[in-house]
Amino acid sequence: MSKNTNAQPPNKLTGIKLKEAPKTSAGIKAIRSALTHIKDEVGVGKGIQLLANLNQKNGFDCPGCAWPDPDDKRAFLAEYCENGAKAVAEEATKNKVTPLFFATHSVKELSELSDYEIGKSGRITHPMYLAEDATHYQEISWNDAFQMIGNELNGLNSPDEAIFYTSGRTSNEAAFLYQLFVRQFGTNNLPDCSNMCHESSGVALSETLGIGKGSVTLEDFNHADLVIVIGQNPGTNHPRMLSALEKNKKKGGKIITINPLPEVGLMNFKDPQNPLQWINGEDLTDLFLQVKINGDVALLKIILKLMKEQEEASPNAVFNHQFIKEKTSGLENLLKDLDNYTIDELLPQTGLELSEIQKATALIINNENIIFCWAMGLTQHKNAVDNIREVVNILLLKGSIGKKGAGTCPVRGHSNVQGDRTMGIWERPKASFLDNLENEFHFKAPRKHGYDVVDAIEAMHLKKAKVFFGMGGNFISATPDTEFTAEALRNCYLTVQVSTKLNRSHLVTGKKALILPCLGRTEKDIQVSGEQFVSVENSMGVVHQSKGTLKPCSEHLLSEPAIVAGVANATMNNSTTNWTELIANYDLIRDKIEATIPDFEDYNKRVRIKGGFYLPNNARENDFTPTKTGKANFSINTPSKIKLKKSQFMMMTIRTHDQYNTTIYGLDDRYRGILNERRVVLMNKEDMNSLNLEKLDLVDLTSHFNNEKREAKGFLVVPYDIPKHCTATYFPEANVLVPIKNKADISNTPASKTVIITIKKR
Ligand SMILES: Nc1nc2c(c(=O)[nH]1)N[C@H]1C(S)=C(S)[C@@H](COP(=O)(O)OP(=O)(O)OC[C@H]3O[C@@H](n4cnc5c(=O)[nH]c(N)nc54)[C@H](O)[C@@H]3O)O[C@H]1N2
Ligand SMILES: Nc1nc2c(c(=O)[nH]1)N[C@H]1C(S)=C(S)[C@@H](COP(=O)(O)OP(=O)(O)OC[C@H]3O[C@@H](n4cnc5c(=O)[nH]c(N)nc54)[C@H](O)[C@@H]3O)O[C@H]1N2
Ligand SMILES: [Mo]
Repeated sequence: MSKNTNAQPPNKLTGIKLKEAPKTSAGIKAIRSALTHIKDEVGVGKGIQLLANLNQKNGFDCPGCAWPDPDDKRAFLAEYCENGAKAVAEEATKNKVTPLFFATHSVKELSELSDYEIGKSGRITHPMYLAEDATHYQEISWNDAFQMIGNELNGLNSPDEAIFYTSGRTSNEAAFLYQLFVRQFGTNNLPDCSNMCHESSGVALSETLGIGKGSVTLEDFNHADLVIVIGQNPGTNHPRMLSALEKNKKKGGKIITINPLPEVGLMNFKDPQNPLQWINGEDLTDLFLQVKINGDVALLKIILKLMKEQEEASPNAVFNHQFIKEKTSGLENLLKDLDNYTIDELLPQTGLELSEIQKATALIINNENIIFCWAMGLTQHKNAVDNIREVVNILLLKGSIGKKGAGTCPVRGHSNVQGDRTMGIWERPKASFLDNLENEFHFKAPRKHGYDVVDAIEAMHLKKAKVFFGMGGNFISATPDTEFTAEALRNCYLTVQVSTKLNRSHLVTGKKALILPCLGRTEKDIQVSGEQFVSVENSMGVVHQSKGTLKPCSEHLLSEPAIVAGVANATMNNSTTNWTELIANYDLIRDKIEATIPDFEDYNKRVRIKGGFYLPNNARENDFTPTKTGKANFSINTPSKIKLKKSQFMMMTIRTHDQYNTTIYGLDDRYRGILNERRVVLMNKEDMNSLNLEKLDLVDLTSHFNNEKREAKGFLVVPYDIPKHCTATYFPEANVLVPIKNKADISNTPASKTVIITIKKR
């Protein structure tokens, strides 16, 4: 009976402590923090074993992020970062959520806990079932669970009434089987976390460069003259990227950071793996542009205008005409469109001095090999696709792509989110991909495009979709508009979560609910033919193997591929695929991947090469023929049209240093000096004065969209170095304020970094 459970974490305060934000990131404190988490969650002996295998060529892939591993030698015990160590500690925890745990705690009671407390309950050990009107989950056999899913799916009026979500940790093998099952069942309703993440990058890059992925490799960072990090906080979210930036700097490269916040990791960094080389006092960032939230198109447009001016003043000094002529299309239109804007009208949107932008432009003009790195600061806005296309415009003018030390680097989040897409987890599959599936598996694949995340929520809300199946992730806490999404999920007949750890999506459910506990990355996967490994693709298109080494936390777990096979067998009795045979030996799944997905020739052989293999990448090869024009496309983009009313503020929802998306490791945001509290709103001091607010005043936040209002109560005001009229809160606490219809054009990504709010003192 999840009707009256809490979809949001409680608004209780936990006892804030503020500290001066540290001057450097990583260093000895990061090592201490990582080891404390490992010791508390896992124990010392098992902890050392874990770290020794993390990101080694014969170990398991870090579930933390998708940053690549070095191609050459990897130091023993060294290819991890503080937050990677926390991610594995979280999975390998000693704490267990057993049937007894569920018998003693009702669903309602669990939903009243904070997300931190829910997560700390531990790993789920048995399949569990929440019956209609029941207050507690009870144990269920795997077989009965599969039958129940099969019955519900077969009882639907149409396969399109079911939704199959994927988070980004799922291996290539599991993802491939999952999408195959879903398409044989008859729908393309395969929304995934990408829809909320780098979808805007995929859309913008496919259109302009003919590939939805980034073009650079890790090695390119050793050859770049200039790296621009825009809308990304690598110190927390991709800490190993800082080592690449540091190396680049040592070789004479320059770094520009564009961010509303002076994020500590980027400003200065001490590589925890190289304590002897800590350089005191040297900043990573050479030029910091503290842009206003969503001021990026305006900023990049000013840079483009300044480049154009300079090119006109001294022809051939700025543009790479040979590249432009041979490889691109649309320059004329771009140059013409730039005349529609004046620097004076664009500048206020950026919040910057023109002289700072001129310095950045000079660095761009005077350097040949440029890499742009970005993440959610660009992708989660209404004009997110414009943001990324504008980045591409700059690279194309310089011819800074498709060569050593230059190109695009959208830094992916989840460790296999890129691989999942390659395997066909997509609501809008290409016809050629479906043709291949049909030929290999002899069935008629559905051609109608399916729901993405936002469409899926709306369909459930309208009762057009009635079964929700989540392959990993935490849908209720990751999605926008928490209360709306909760109503949507509660409308379902059945919600199913394949999970490692307890989370809020187990507590906000359809009429009936199932939890199917699966093996994690760190654990041994033994099938009929013996021990298996899986494969994943990192942010730079390297496909490599990952093999767990720990004993599974419970003997009742199944692997994700085995769960898909179980559901498929229970749902389809005339399937042309032998699911049981495929999961007996994952080599057979990889053979099927090879048979249907381009560029996986000799998959089983090549995936066994230590370090894996690179997938081809046309943009990397300086080939843009896959675009509609057959060339790399310049594009026309528009700055933000949002006009804040007096008393309104722009709010971005960001991650703390102590969380992995909706998994809360701890309550500190150490690099921002905010300790033991997550319900905070970061504000500029002048804005606080204008509202008569003092440090740590308690406020309520209201978001405003199309005359709709949404409220989140009880946040503490923290004065912070953030541009005027900009504020920041943490996700998922603030998701309730993100309207479901507030989303990016074309990519449909929730605009969770442009939320318009007002702030009221209690
Ligand atoms: N430890 C840890 N690692 C993670 C994750 C995690 O939660 N914890 N999550 C993983 C996932 S799925 C992802 S997608 C990535 C996320 O990695 P990030 O994108 O780095 O994560 P966010 O916290 O969303 O940070 C967004 C950054 O963009 C800035 N920003 C916000 N709005 C704007 C804007 O309008 N313009 C500019 N220029 N900057 C802006 C913010 O100040 C912040 O520094 O990390 C992955 N790795
Ligand atoms: N407001 C706001 N909302 C956001 C964002 C934001 O910046 N602001 N960021 C968005 C982004 S970038 C993303 S990627 C999404 C993330 O959305 P999700 O991917 O849905 O969320 P996670 O918190 O990563 O999922 C955590 C859960 O995954 C399960 N899990 C962990 N490992 C495994 C595994 O190996 N297998 C299986 N089956 N389950 C596992 C655990 O049960 C855990 O509780 O959130 C988005 N939501
Ligand atoms: Mo993400």
